[in-house]
Parts: sequence; C-alpha cells; structure tokens
Amino acid sequence: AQFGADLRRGLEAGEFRVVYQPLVDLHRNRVIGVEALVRWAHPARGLISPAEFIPAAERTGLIVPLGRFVLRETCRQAAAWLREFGPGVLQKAGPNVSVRQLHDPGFVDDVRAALADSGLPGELLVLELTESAVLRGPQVSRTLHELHDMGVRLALDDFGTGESSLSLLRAFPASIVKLDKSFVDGIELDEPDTPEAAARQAVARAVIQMAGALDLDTVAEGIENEEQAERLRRLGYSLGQGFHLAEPMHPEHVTRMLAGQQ
Ligand code: G
Ligand code: G
Ligand code: MN
Ligand code: NA
Repeated sequence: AQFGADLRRGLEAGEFRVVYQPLVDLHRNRVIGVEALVRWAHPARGLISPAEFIPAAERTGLIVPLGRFVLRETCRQAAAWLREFGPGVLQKAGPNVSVRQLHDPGFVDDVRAALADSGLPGELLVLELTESAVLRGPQVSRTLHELHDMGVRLALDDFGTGESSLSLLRAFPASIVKLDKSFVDGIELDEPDTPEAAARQAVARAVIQMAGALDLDTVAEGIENEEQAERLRRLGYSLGQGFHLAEPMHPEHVTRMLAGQQ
C-alpha cells in the first residue's frame, strides 16, 4: 500500500522515464525498431527496475495511467525519429501492455489519441502482449481486433512459455511473435547436454516454421553472444534483440545509432 502511494506520487512528479532496446536486423546488423521499457528514477532509491514496481502498479490499477504515459511517450519519440530519419528506418516501436490495461474500457481510445497527438502511423506501433493476457475472453478479444483494425500491430511476447497453441494464433490478430529468451539460451550448443536443452532447441525451430506458415514476423529475444545470433540466422530468424546486440538505452543513444546507420 505504501508502494502504491509512492507510485502515485512518482507518477504525478514525472519520475518515470522510457528507455528503448533496439530490435536488430540480424543479417544487415541495423536497428529497425525498438521495445520501450519503463524506468523509475526515484528521488531517494535511485533507478528502480520495472520488475519491482509493475506488480504493485498492476495491483493498484496505477498501471493504467503509467501505461498511458509509456504509450504516449513512445509514440511521441517514435514520431520524432520518423521525422528525423524518414520512413523505412524505424519500422516498429512499442511498449509492453499489461492485461489490466486491456481490460480498461478507455484503452482503445488512449491508443487512438496517442497516435493522433503524435502523428505516428498506427503501422509503426507494436503492442507487446503475453499469451496469458490475450486469453481473457470476448472483451479482450474485441479490444485486440479493434486495435488490429486501426492498423496497430500486436506482438506475442515471451512466446513459447505459455499456451502457444495454433488456435490461439488463429484467434488472435498477431503480426509478430517474440521467441522467449529461454529458447535462445543454449541454442548455440551443437550437442544439447540434456533432454530439456534439446527440447528448447526444437521449440526455436518449430516457432520459426510456424511463423513462416502463418506469415508472422519473428523476433528472437535475449541474444547474449554471437554464436547464438549465428545459430538463429541459420534457423531463419532475421530479427533479434538482446544484450549482445544492444542494451536498453536512453533515446539520445538510439538517435545516435540511427544517425550512424544513415
Ligand atoms: O526492462 P526490464 O527487462 O528490467 O523489464 C522487466 C520486466 O518489466 C519485463 O517483463 C518487461 O516486459 C516489463 N516492463 C518493462 N516496461 C514495462 C511497461 O512499460 N509496462 C509493462 N506492463 N511492463 C513493462
Ligand atoms: O518480458 P520482456 O520480453 O518484455 O522482457 C524484456 C526484458 O528483458 C527487459 O527488462 C530487458 O532489459 C531484458 N533483456 C533484454 N535483452 C536481454 C538479454 O540479452 N539478456 C537478459 N538477461 N535480459 C535481457
Ligand atoms: Mn517485451
Ligand atoms: Na519477452
């Protein structure tokens, strides 16, 4: 409860920041998109990770105004990059969205307003959702279809860790699946050392085949070394994310990376 009051205060005081982790074209080694990640610059406690405060934000409902801030800030920043670098450079930008936000009756209007106020085309906005969040019945399903009809793209985050069923992908208007980091860990091993490791490699192969058949884009997450990047390229993954490629960074740093690619 204490944390809730502090979150509310921090939100009003403008203590939250958005950092961006690049999505990288694994073949051309270029930044083609960003995932937006929130940070709390707390006056007494320093920088606080979302892993610490998102659960409290969800519990208290403050995730709705916090998520709205992250959404609006991401759209504003992505539109600024689009103006500076022209179309085609940054192709995807977007935040993580909690199930609590999807249940908020104002969510679709918030997204529409964030796009209109920033001038960002809906096609550039990617909302990252987890499988458990989208399996929430008809109201959430309607919301997702409304967003899809606005041209906004939906990504299934942490893919492979939840239900991951084909029927889910058919029912859900996703454009992108993000292969969870747990399937990238160990992908570089020629001889997986346990049955579990072999099974994880099999999932990475199955996901890229399924995405190809369903015409979905894929992003492999949590790439921490070049051997993993190379193995993923050979499996057919063309987009990646991870500390080996680029860490979450301040927007000015992304601007410099995009400028350096011109
Ligand atoms: O950025 P970091 O890897 O520390 O994020 C930890 C967790 O917090 C991840 O699961 C990430 O998806 C989540 N997260 C980061 N920013 C946001 C946000 O703006 N909204 C929501 N709902 N989750 C976020
Ligand atoms: O759950 P989600 O996929 O949104 O989580 C994003 C989180 O993953 C962010 O907090 C980000 O800091 C973290 N992350 C991004 N790349 C890597 C990586 O290569 N290794 C690890 N351990 N975490 C990563
Ligand atoms: Mn994510
Ligand atoms: Na993920």
